Amino acid sequence: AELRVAVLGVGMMGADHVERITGRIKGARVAVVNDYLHDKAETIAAGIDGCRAISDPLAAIADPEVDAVLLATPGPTHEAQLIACIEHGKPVLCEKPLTTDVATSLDIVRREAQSGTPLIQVGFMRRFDHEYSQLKTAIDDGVFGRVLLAHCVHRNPAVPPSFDSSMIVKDSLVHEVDVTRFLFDEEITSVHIIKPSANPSAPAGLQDPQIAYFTTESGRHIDAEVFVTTGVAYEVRTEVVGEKGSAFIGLDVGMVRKYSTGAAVGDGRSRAGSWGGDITPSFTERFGQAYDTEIQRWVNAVRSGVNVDGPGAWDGYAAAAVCAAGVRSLDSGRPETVEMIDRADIHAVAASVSG
Ligand code: ISE
Repeated sequence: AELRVAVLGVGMMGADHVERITGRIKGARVAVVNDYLHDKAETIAAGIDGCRAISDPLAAIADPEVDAVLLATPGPTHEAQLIACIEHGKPVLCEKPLTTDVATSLDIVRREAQSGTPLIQVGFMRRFDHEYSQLKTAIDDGVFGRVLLAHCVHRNPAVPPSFDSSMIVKDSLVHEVDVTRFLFDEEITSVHIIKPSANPSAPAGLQDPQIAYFTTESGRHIDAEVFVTTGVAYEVRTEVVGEKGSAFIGLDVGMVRKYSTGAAVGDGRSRAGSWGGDITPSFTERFGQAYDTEIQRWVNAVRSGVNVDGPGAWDGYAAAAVCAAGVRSLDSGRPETVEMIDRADIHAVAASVSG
């Protein structure tokens, strides 16, 4: 039967998922929508056959006509909503972050382990992007020999006014954290954030850009520039460098145009011509294919009973632990050690807290 999905939170990301499930995803439909702006949810529900708006997110999760949940609500509400999903045994795709701090993320990992069934997938969509997938396959196939370094760039034209310096770590850099763990299959052990002089066009007090250095268990070095107020467009690039070669993704190389600029510039001389192309304006375009693949594979996984096909609660917890070290480094100006439990200890820990 068609999977009946409740989409919680219909802001930019949630509304995009509603459209995706309704228009492009096979085997699922949006049965319930919820938002703290109930009118907005009502309007969306009215446009979809058989869809209801439910104003209480926990009631939406518990609803007997909901098979699975897509959480696109603000991070601070995730904890209670994930606990409800576990209690009702409902598979859930949770947009990042899993929760907003390390302790509650670990608690979710434990509760899921105690429930005995994998239920939670975390929305680290870059793992489903064709270019990142290709890069991962090439690394695993040994094309570059041992990969030693990665250089990342993550630029946004703008961020919401609520963004502060720690959110650049927890909301934006978190993707490079997950990409690192995904590409290299190992944990990040330390984080150092460098603070270059801030963009004069950024809101006062916002430390933007930031440069992050990660060290991994095996000693790899990853650096990432995160710059979220460029005023330009959406740019996400990754280069890996190994003993036998390197690779680069994220150039946005669609059609390259050559064109005459006509108008006189600068010193009054007119330029003969220019070349260029378009850069994606935002993550919904840059990662549109990744989101489609992510949601289709999740729907297939839930329908077949495995529930998760991608990053899980553990990955959400690990990312939270790395970001916490990043936020500490933002304060201290020094490299900070990542503090996290050993993955093998989840079940021991789950057993010890049960009862
Ligand atoms: C946003 O929440 C995302 O997840 C985007 O991928 C990222 O580029 C942006 O910086 C975040 O605010």
